[in-house]
Amino acid sequence: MNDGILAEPLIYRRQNGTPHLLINKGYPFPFAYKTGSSYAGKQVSELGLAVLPEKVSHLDQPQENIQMGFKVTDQHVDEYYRNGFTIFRELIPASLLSDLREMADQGLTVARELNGPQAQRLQPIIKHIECKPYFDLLELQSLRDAVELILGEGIYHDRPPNGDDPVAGILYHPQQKPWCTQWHRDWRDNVADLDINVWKERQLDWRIFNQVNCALYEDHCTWVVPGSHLRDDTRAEAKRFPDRPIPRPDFGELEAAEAELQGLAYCRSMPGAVQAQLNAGDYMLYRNSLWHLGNYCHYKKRATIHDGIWTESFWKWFQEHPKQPDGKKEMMNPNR
Ligand SMILES: O=C(O)CCC(=O)C(=O)O
Ligand SMILES: [Fe+2]
Repeated sequence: MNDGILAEPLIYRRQNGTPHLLINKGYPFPFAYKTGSSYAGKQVSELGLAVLPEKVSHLDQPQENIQMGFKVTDQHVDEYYRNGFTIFRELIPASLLSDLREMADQGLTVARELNGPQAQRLQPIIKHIECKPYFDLLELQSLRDAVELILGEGIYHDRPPNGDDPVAGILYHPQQKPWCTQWHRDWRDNVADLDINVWKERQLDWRIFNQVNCALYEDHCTWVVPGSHLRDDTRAEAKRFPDRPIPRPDFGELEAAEAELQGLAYCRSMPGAVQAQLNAGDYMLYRNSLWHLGNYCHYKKRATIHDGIWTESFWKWFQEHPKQPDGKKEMMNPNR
């Protein structure tokens, strides 16, 4: 635990196209490097550190020159490692977006048949609906380029090795009233028999814990604590959620508007929380080791593809995650 100041700030470089972490004790955080400054006797530019591109303003450009569509930049790489998430704006072209929405509508019918009107997801989709538009999404060259630039080679661009994806899903708006997940870091806070000490050792392993929310409609449901993927819980976070399992907001019999406001208050109660704002066609790549949650609103259509990025090591972890040595099934508490 620390006070929100990183004891061991991290910088990274790409080595043979693969992101590579340098544990850089005593380096000012966040990322106080500049081209031309030096680290370990070397010019920073020689280390290949991402340098933020000049900000591009559309304001002074004629309308016809505004670029549509997505292209990855070093800024996405930088954001991903620094904040734990980055958004590929306008990734999905219109015709594919229409096809994905149609697919998602079919999925919503199935989700509600299976789990009732409050269903918030269908997962895995390949088990329940025809998924060609989803596979077309995975084939987008701009997406493949982006994931490879950020995570390096060795990414399974489509499906895990057995070809049967247990994760790819769609997140939906519930039909009758709001619903909200608990604040959590995935695996650590929602897999009861996990050995969280091993999770902690792997927290900075960029080959695992990469997750996706790809919005088919505007989506403001996901909240995150930027930068938390790089560190333990701060004292304030541990104080906010001292116990395991972490409680969701308790809506009980609350009327919908009351529940909605209570859900928002719960989201904001986490120190440093920010709301991720996705628009139609935006693709958010994030570390699921980041503090995050989903706050679901019943009156606003949500259909967001929820997916993982498969690699050999993540497949291995997924098949058999590390169990508590004493075989305990009760969730371990990182604060004790
Ligand atoms: O609904 C969301 O955006 C987040 C969902 C989530 O965190 C999860 O399924 O673990
Ligand atoms: Fe999660």
